[in-house]
Amino acid sequence: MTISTRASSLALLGLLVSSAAFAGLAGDAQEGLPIPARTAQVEGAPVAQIAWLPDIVSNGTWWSLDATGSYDPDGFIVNHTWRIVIDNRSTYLYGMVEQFKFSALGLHKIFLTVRDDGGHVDDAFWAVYSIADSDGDSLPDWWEDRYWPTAINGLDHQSSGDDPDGDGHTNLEEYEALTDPTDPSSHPLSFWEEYWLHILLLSAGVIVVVSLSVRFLLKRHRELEKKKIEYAIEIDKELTKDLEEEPDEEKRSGE
Ligand SMILES: [Ca+2]
Ligand SMILES: [Ca+2]
Ligand SMILES: [Ca+2]
Repeated sequence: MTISTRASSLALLGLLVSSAAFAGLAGDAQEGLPIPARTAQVEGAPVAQIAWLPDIVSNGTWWSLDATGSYDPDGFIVNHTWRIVIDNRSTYLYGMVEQFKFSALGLHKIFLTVRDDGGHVDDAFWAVYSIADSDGDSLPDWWEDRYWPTAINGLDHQSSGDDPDGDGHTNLEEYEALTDPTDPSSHPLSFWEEYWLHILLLSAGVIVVVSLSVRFLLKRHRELEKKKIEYAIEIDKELTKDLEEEPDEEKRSGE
């Protein structure tokens, strides 16, 4: 499978996660669970914000549930309540930042409610999809099983920091770039490797534009110089003509 095909697959999975989150929310609404609704902001109300989390996480990895971006415009936040829902089971946490492992597989819906010193509340929502990572090394089982088929559910003695193909990139880097960790010719690309053609074309474009601009300016300069010389010749002719006519006038004035 090519990198672009794999990237497309991941994008599709991300889309499925988003769709599943939406479907899940619709389901909750039907079941009468409280859904944080984004209503018009009440004056003086706080704003709840959840820091970015990936769409897809490994179930063996700890993640930060981070509400430090939340704020209250006219006071301060006195309470953070996290509710993480999977399969209608809820887990509650109360810190501004909480470490959480999405151990259960599947779609996790994350609700954050913040309350300010005036009693106003606001809610934020996020969703992540947890996939199996039996040995908790941030490399999901499907990925480890794919490249080391002798592994059983990802328990293959490979860790995220290993580099079994010796291409200078760890397994975690290869997983994140969706390259082959057993093939040294397949590895994450550096910025130059990835964009050399774009940089080359851009540079060529800049050179062409600068070259055309210089040629235009030089041509314009030459035209101006030519006009100056033509004016000078015309003025010189006029002066010569005037000087040739002056003696006759003097002669007539003498008579
Ligand atoms: Ca693993
Ligand atoms: Ca490697
Ligand atoms: Ca590789």
